[in-house]
Amino acid sequence: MRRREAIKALVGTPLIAMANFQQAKGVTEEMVDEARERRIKWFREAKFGMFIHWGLYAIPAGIWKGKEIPGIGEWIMFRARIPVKEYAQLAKQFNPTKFNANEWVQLAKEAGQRYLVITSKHHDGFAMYDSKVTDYDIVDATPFGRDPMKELSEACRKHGIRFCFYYSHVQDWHHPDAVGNDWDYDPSQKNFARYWEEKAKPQIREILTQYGPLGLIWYDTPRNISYEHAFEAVQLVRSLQPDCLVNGRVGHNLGDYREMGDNRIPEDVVEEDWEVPATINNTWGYKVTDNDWKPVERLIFNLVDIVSKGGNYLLNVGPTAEGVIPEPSVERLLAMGRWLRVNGEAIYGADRSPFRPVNKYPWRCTTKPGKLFITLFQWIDTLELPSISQRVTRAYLLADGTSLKFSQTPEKVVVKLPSSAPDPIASIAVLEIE
Ligand code: FHN
Repeated sequence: MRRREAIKALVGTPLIAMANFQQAKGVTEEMVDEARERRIKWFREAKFGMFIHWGLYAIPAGIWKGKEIPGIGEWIMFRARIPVKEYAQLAKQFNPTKFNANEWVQLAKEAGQRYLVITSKHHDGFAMYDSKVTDYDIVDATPFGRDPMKELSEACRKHGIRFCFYYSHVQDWHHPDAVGNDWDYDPSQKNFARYWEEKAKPQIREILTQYGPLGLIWYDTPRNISYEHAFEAVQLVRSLQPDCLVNGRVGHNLGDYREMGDNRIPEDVVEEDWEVPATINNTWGYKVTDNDWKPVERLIFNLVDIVSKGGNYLLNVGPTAEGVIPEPSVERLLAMGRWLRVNGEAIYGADRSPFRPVNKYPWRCTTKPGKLFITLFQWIDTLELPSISQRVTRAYLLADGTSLKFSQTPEKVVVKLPSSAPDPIASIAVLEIE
């Protein structure tokens, strides 16, 4: 087995947990594929997740010493070059008394989201869970003194949502040896391996062992991580939770699926497993001045668009320092949930559009065996689809089952639609095919 195959085998299989490539001999491609297929099944079905960026940065919420700091809220420490000692003082004020794990998870549930990914530690280095590796964590350093991750993991279990952790494995602006902070620490004196051994690895171990089964670990900004470190980040997951996925930003293409750029939806179908992390406004962490909320029409379009291209939509909320998810986010998520309760069959577990390039058409198509779901964002009298090789046997509206007249020729399928749309935002015509 060549080195690359051996590595793929190691990374893909939950049957072994070894860091020595030599030992990977004897692990076949079939074993790798089988293990990965098993692991990724829920993710392919889920399609829609809730991302939560929550940390000390929610206190300044984009304002430092009376001045608005440009950029995304969770980057305030970096953008304002706030010294570690000063930033760490924020912990003493962090007391999110309105935090209620059940309410957050209930919201995700009502929104139709099937997994929840939350920042266990973002680039600022502050652990939002009870870490024994450092006192720089929510239980030891804040008046709040509770572990919200424990509460969220339990609420997720109760409501049937997959609980997942974000962990910033490379950037840590608090640690002298990690990547990112060049205002407190001299980059030429940094020893990344020391940070890796004394903070990153033990913390990754903690999040994998203290909160029950996780759906996935979401690593971020791999920067120039070495192959060996990225490999170890995967192996830790494999050895402690073999069924847990690893996202693409672990580095060196070692993840289980591809992570697109922030808010970057590809132009056409992508044949791999993939996800788009996305914001409802522009920031991830709460920022009081960011009121640029995307309309719900856009969010529903994005969801259908992404699913028609084969991906998952991981949509972010940035709760306040009090522990409240901003109302504009709540309203939009609830509206998406109402839409999904009627139209979810076209989303969950649905596959890619056969009509390509996808962006050529004003509508979007998602598929299931024997069915094509055509989502229309603008209502029209007659829907014309390009040639379909299978015979169409029936057409109807997903919302209420109304039958639709249609005709099929080798060149096209024409479907007659009723005079008014069942949904003001997006309505779905279903075509059954042989
Ligand atoms: O730098 C982070 C950013 O703060 C945020 O966490 C996003 C989410 O995808 N990831 C990084 C930038 O891509």
